[in-house]
Amino acid sequence: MSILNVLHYPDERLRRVALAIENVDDNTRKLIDDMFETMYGAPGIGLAAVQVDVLKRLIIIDLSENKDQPFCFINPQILSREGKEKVEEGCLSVPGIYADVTRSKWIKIQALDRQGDPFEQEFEGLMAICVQHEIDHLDGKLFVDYLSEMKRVRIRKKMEKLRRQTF
Ligand code: GNR
Ligand code: NI
Repeated sequence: MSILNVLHYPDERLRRVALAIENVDDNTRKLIDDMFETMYGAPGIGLAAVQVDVLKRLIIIDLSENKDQPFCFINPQILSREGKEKVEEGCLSVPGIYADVTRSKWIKIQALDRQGDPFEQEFEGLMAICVQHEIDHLDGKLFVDYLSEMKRVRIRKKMEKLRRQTF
C-alpha cells in the first residue's frame, strides 16, 4: 500500500470532473486501499479520487474513531434528497479551514461496491453530509464554493501564502 499526495486548493486539478469507472478491477481495489491508507494517515473522514489526482468517480468514507467502518462508493449518484442541515466542514484539500455549509439532511444514493455490484443506501447526519462533500469533489466542486466571495478570496490568499512558505 502507499500514501498518495493530496492536492491543495487552489490547485486547478481539483476543478476537473471525474469519469465513471467502467470496470471495477484489481487496479481499482488497489487505488481504494491506497486511498484508505492516505485518508487514515491524514487523518480525515473522507476522500475522493480527484483529491489524489485520479479522475475517477470513486469516494471513500470512514467516520469511526477506530478506522473500522470503511465505506467505498464507486460511480455514486444521489437518487433523492430531503431537508436541510448546516454543518461545519473541513477538507484535506483546504487544510486548516473550517466553515458552515448547508446541505441536504437525508439522501438516498446508488453506487457500485468494491466488487462492482450495484446497491442503494440511505444516509442522514454526518454520513449524508460527507457523501455530498465527496461527490462534489468528483464534479470539481469544493466546500469553499458555498461561502461568500469575500471569504473564499481570503482563504485562497491564505493557502497561496502557505504554499509559498513551504517551497
Ligand atoms: O476530513 C474531513 N472532514 C469533514 C468534516 C465535515 C464535513 C466533511 C468532511 S470531509 C473531510 C475529508 C475531505 O476533504 N474529503 O474530501
Ligand atoms: Ni474534501
